[in-house]
Amino acid sequence: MISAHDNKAPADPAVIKEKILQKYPPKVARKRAKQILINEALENETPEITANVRTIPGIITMRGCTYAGCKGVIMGPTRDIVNITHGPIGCGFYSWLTRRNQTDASADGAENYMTYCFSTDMQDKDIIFGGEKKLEAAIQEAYDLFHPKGICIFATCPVGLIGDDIHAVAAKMKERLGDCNVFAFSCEGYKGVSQSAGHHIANNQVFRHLVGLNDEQKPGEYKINLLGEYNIGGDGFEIDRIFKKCGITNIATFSGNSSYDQFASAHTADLNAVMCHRSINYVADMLEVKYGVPWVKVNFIGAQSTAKSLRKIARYFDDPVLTERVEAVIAEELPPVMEEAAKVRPRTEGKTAMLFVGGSRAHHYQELFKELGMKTVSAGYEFAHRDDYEGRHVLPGLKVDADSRNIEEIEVNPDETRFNPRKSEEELAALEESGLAFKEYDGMIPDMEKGTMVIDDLNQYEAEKMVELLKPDIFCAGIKEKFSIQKLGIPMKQLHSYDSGGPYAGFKGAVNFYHEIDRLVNSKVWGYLKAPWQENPELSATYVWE
Ligand code: CFM
Repeated sequence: MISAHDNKAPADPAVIKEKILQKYPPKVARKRAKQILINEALENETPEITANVRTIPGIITMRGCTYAGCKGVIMGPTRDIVNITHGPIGCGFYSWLTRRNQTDASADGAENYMTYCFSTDMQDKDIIFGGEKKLEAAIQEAYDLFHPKGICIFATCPVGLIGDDIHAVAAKMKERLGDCNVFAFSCEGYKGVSQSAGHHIANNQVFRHLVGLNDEQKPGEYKINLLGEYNIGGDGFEIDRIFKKCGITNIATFSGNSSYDQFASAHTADLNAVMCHRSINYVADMLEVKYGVPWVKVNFIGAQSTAKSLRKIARYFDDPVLTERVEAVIAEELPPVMEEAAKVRPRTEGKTAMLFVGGSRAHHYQELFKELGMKTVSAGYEFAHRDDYEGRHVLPGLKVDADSRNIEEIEVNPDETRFNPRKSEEELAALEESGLAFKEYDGMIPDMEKGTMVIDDLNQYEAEKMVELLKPDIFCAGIKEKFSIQKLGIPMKQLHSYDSGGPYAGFKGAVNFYHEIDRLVNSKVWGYLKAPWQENPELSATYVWE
């Protein structure tokens, strides 16, 4: 029987690792061993982890599918594109706003289709006789009803299996409609090993069909794109509030609170600030190659990280006016947040957390826990790649396996008329020299303490075992883990949808998070929880028909 604080957790991570692997057949244990890493401070070197590989069949993974990464994650938060799922109704329904990505459609005439769930509702007969006609009719119907600027089509597993040519249908409808940009995504759920493949498929198509369509220069100074921020629980609103106060112009967020036109204008920005490296780093690379816009990594999770990221952006533009404004905003907003942290800290100091989230939050949120004096004893990504764990220096040596080869890499060249390097080679070198790293991300592992455990693609069994052995004060993951963890008597915070909370980004978000974690880790209720079979192991029942 497990309860939160009944005995001391075994401290030796090697013992814990062994205990977890014990239960597996030898072949499975050998595979999983490479994805469970004990963080050792190797000299000048980050230990290596296996990531972005197939989940072993039979294991209950925390991952989602490729369709989820494409339709739900990347395209889902864009309000004025009609997103049609070509498939059985369940895929459309379960990817419909469950991520709590918010949007602001308050402007006059702003279109918002996010409240609708569009699907071709495939039936048995469509699987047998083909679904292209039905898809064509769905596009026409959506167009007649809404006249949107764009319609996107998403393939689900059966579409790939029966071979519907969604791209041909999209091209035909684009031509027929004339004033509506219709394009499709071959993001069948099985296409990659996780939702990460879906991000890539989505971003490739957005880059190919949408980015660069609007050359008009938007008003404003210090123009950036915020890449890899999805406005979960209103995070993007808080970041935009801070940008506005600093005088930084956000041309496009990929893709929280975004609109069709933001994507179309993204090439007019002068800097790309990359928040979630996993889901979008290749867009940053493509924007640099095609249009000459450099990129830096930022993180607006954590008050100190927020200040640091603002300073990075100011350093890039290298203009005293901006630097002064950024410093003034930090001076005004950071101290009250730190005061709040100091108030909460006596109740959170020394407590432990485990974080298992998709591809960047397991790293970013460690900053907020640090501000509360809490230690992350174990963390991992569902689907991130080795560069997100170990840093981008591993990229040249990454082996491309059959699953990755399945995902298209689009070839990008400098745009003939619009390629315009925003900084000269010398300017970039001087900025690098002064400590501003371009195209750089060091990953999660170097930020974690020695002896902590980093686990890739954690599964249901391992999650429960880790909780049993390490007894953290809080466990952070998603809805699939929520109730099994709570039943073990441990407070559980969803870091995908934020349960019903948020924002947690920026300065105001940090304060929300401190209070939420304080409430969770200091609530006694979880320790009192006992499942009926724990209290009384014998359940009896009678048959109703007896
Ligand atoms: Fe990036 Fe995300 Fe994440 Fe992600 Fe996601 Fe998400 Fe996530 Mo859920 S884009 S990798 S595919 S930060 S939906 S907003 S919370 S798993 S850690």
